[in-house]
Amino acid sequence: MPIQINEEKVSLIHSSGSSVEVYFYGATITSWRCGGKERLFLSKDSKLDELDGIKEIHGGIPLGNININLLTIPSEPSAETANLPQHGTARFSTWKWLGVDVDNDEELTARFGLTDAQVPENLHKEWPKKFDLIFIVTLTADTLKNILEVRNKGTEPFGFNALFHTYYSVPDISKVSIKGLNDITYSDKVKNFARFKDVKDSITIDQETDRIYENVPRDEFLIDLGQPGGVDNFTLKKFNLKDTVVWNPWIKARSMSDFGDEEYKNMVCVEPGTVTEYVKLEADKTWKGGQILKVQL
Ligand code: TA6
Repeated sequence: MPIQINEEKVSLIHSSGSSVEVYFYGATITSWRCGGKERLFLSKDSKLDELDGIKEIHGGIPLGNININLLTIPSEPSAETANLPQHGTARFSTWKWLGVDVDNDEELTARFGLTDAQVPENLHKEWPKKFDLIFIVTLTADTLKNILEVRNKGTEPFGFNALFHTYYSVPDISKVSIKGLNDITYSDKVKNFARFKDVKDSITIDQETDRIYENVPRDEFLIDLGQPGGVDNFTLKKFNLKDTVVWNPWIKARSMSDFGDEEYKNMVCVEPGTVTEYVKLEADKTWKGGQILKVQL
């Protein structure tokens, strides 16, 4: 049975055995299994049974999008989004199942939809724009593709951010390196948004890390897990997303109620998005962006 649906979520199961699980709440991907292993991090303390329009799911691939008040550089505050949650409204909204598009030996593709009318009232009134979002999830034996389409259904242009806040599961953060972000300027949220550039060809993580790499011209990265033979490494491709966020809370995780004290050792977020400036979308136009994650099996 390639598709299992209940009130909370959809599970898609590809003929190779790979699978993905998507909660309607936030269209959050909470699991992606391939090659017999879970590839995304979801805290064991996640409160998936307490989703209520106030809390978000921490882990998996939450979508930070549509008017997120996210990571706005202090010099460019946005009054329009000041009262919105950091990662926007779509993450707190219950999306609709739009069905399966493709189901063959190669791929399984399904769609989820959100219109402004589905956004919780308290959030909608803070940002009362008219929009349609489509989230497209494609699963193959070794890849997971996510595409977000944003359509402006109003009569005026609006601005938004989009972010694929992907939490990768890693066996040991001390062995992880991320390749493809060298020579790119980043603002460091841990250092009050001071700006730096790394010349090293890979980033390693040994402390709290929260960086916004700006205008990243390369569209492909390697998340090297430091395993013998490069097995289980991830390649990440992004499209139409100019920035990339790298985050690990390190021991700050100990003060987060839905994050295990030591779990920061087993996760890293590498998040393609457009967050340093708003995408301006004209009335009646559609924007598309996405990512493809691939595992070296
Ligand atoms: O995307 C990076 C970031 O905004 C960090 O600054 C940190 O606040 C984190 O995300 C929070 O993620 P969460 O999944 O807990 O909302």
